[in-house]
Amino acid sequence: MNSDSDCRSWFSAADLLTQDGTAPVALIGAPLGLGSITPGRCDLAPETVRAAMKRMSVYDLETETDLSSVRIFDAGDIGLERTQPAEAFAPIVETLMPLTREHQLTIVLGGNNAVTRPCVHALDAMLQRVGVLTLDAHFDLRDTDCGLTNGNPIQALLEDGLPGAHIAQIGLLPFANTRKAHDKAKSAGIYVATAAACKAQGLAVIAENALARLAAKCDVIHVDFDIDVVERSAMPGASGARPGGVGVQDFFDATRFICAHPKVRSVDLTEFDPSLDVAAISALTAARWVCEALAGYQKR
Ligand SMILES: [Mn+2]
Repeated sequence: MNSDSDCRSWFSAADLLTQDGTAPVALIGAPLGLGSITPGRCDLAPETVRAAMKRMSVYDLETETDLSSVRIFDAGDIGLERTQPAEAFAPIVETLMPLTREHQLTIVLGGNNAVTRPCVHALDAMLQRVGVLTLDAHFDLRDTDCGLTNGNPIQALLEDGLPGAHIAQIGLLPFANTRKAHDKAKSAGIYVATAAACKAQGLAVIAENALARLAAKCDVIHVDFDIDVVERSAMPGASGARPGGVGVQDFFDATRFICAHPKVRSVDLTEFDPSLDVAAISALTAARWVCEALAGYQKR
């Protein structure tokens, strides 16, 4: 067999991972499983995504994009076993803060959506320079009086002092949110775009509007990709995904567009629960999401 033969295997997205800390992109697992309103196994997502990356080629023939020269520092997983969201806050912030300073893009593999709050704090401890974009079927504005969960990271960030004008939320679904949450978003001045608006205008176009608004006010931006924003028939591995969500191709296109923005310094993929997956649909979607993030980064 020739040394460059691809008869048995190919250079995969997993082969981009390196222990070289000078790589421009970092990837880290934040396997937070506890604290979900619907109990599940989001803690299994980082290892599942890394395994699925072996099934991804580094070449996109549609745009002739070649990721083979991208290098990703694999920072491993943060130890979050038996950790509730409140206790996970400090270790996630402390681990991410140096990564986001030393790398142009840090990819965080959740974990449930409760990892988003510490991701934002890691970018700016004072919260005044940072913007947050969420692609999510839900506002995540539930009250915090029963403790931190995957249902209230945005509410917690507002209570932490993040201005509502620094938040944009796109992909929200009917009958998956309360009037109370919608009223909170309106009164806080959060930019809101429903799944229907995203489908009518294009998720990437809506994301462009949202990023332009955030970039005018903020120096750095964190983007939360809650994978339950995707239409449930294409996303069995997320308990919150519902019929009527955004299409998976729109999700990929928006991911590439967003990750090309120079102010986007960190992104998270949350709510992927491998124990619910069917035929690796969600795992392969998550692995493609990593590839799209890298393809976007490479366009900078
Ligand atoms: Mn969410």
